[in-house]
Amino acid sequence: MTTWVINLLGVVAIALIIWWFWLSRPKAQRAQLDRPIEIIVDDGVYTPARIEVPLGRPVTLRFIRKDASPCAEKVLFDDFNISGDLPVGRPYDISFIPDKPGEHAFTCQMRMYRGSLVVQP
Ligand SMILES: [Cu+2]
Repeated sequence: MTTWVINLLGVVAIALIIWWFWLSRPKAQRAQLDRPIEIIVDDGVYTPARIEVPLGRPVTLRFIRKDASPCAEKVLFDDFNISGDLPVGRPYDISFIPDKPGEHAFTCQMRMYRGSLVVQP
């Protein structure tokens, strides 16, 4: 009986982990083009973690890092060859023109912080 309960708890924990890392779809924040999009970096998550921007228009993403742990210090946009070193407690802007439609991940260097930039044609 006890083994059965422990097994069940294990399965639930695994399901939660899968949901958290792969299945959860945070609400998208739509870009206001004339001002920076603020992204808070804290507690292992980017807030917002899903950002929609139009294709081919300049955007500025303003990262505000509150998490002092080294895990949070870099942000990488692999698909755009962009990276940034985020200072703690001071806004850091990344400006660029998203020129590839689709969904592009942005992460910390260890890929624990995960966000998604949705570029809409
Ligand atoms: Cu990290």
